[in-house]
Amino acid sequence: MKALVLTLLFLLIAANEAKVYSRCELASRLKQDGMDGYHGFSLDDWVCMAFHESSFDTRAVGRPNRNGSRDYGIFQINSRLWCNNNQGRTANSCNKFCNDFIDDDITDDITCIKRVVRDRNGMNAWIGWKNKCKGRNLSEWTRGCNL
Ligand SMILES: [Ca+2]
Repeated sequence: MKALVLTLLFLLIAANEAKVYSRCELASRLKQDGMDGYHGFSLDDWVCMAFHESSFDTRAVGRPNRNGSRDYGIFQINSRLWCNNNQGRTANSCNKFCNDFIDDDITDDITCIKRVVRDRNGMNAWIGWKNKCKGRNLSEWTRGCNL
């Protein structure tokens, strides 16, 4: 009985533990979900963006932006435009709760960033990408990955 309780406790903790991706693991996952070349952006762009936005941490929540919104998860998806965090107005264009973007399943996060990048700003929506990735040689981001 004690072992069972401990096992259940462990599973509960494990289930709540968010995931930090490695560079190649994320590249592989993004490729699997069709992000290589999506809307004209390479896997390197996406991996570079995620690194500078969240350090690949699926549970990252940014500090409040100037307008009071926050950014959620590995791709730092914004609560004013794309998801609902029950704090103020949101366009909620991805039709999700922001908390859905800080769990360890990034399937819905990827679906949402496909919507984000189709918007008129493209990847400029991500300041981390704009400042640290845009226009640079990014080949190091998938170098050595088995893709
Ligand atoms: Ca998710």
